[in-house]
Amino acid sequence: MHQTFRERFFDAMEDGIAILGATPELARNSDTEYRYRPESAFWHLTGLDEPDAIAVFQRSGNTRRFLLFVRPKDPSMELWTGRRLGPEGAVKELGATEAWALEEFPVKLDDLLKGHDRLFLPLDGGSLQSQVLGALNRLVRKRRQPGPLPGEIRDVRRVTGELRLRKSAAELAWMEKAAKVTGEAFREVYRLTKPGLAEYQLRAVFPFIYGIHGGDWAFETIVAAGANACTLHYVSCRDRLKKGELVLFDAGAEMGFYAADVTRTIPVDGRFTKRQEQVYRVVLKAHKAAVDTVRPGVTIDEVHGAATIAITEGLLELGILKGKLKTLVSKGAFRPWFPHGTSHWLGLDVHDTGDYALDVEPRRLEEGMVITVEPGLYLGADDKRVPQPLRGMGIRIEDDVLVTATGHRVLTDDIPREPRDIEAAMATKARYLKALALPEPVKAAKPRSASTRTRAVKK
Ligand SMILES: [Mn+2]
Repeated sequence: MHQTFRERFFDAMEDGIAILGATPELARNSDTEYRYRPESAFWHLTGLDEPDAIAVFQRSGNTRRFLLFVRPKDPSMELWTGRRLGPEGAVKELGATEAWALEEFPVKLDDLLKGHDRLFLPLDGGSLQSQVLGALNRLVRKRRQPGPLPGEIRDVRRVTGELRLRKSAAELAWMEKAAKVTGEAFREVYRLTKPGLAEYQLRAVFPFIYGIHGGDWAFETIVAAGANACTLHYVSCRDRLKKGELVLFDAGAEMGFYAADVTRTIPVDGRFTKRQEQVYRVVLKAHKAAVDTVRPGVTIDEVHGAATIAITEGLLELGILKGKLKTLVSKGAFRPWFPHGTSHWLGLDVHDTGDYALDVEPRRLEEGMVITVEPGLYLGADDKRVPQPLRGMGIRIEDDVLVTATGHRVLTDDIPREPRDIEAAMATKARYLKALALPEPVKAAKPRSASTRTRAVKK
């Protein structure tokens, strides 16, 4: 898979040198690190998931060289932190033309840069950028003999982003796995949701289900009960779920580093009230209208356009907006209640790379691209423009949609979305956590006093 991506990358970069770095390990505190996850473009091109490594791609005419600088073999370190591929392994297992220990990179950098007109770098202000540009500056200043040095610097992410937009069959297989595992988690959460639970308890279910299927989370799960759903990226998740409220889940698994990204909004006690269903159906209609437009040749703006028309129609029906549909849509009158876009690219990153416009023209969808479709309606608890009984509802419905040759396929279609299907799914017995009946939520954790501890020991 990575070999193919490299060939496509070499094709796209034409002559030049490209330098990419893996993410460094990040300290969480003292000697504890955050779990390592390779930078997406680096992973895509190398298939290496060790921290700190550097990849160099050189192309002159038909010569293509893929070089790696990796952590050296070190039995005493490997005893603590696990196996390292080492330079030899990088050649054997990843197909590098040549590979060296990381400390060789500053030594070899000058020679690597010489002879190339164009340099591709991640222009992200990071340490690799300053290291390489520093070396280039020194070379330019002390240049005596002729011979090309890079005079043109480009952001390598423009190239990798473009390649990552159209998914190969192997990538789609991972994305389908991520979608499937995300569905397992959502359906289990449907079955477990009930009044009285804390948001963080349901949040804990998502990574648990991903984990037992060999996955991880693609982003921090959002569980937002009641009016909390009106905060778009609500993360604290400390409130309780109350009877009569809706609860919004925005979550996605990562499988083989490929992401799913799904949102569902369901009634806490298993049944939509009439009012909730009325508002919910506005978003559902917008979701359907937007999904239906997805096919090759359509722009993301057009997908969003379909959603905004349906949302505006709904706002008129609900008595929140008054006036003519066409004028309201063109004025963007829906924005206070639907303030975000409808779609983003999805892939190795949840908000995947790739330009949304080519020059000034919006990009047209092509077979193999994956986007989210996620209209929402957020009626704030204190929003005086909204009829009182509808306030405090935040609803979003989000699915992952693959553009096919003739239209689209919803990768996350098996996660109930219709009101009756949601209610039916909520009424079924938990599958994974039935032996683990959810505990009553604990009050905010307070350190136990010494006397309580002593009593506990005496018993
Ligand atoms: Mn999303």
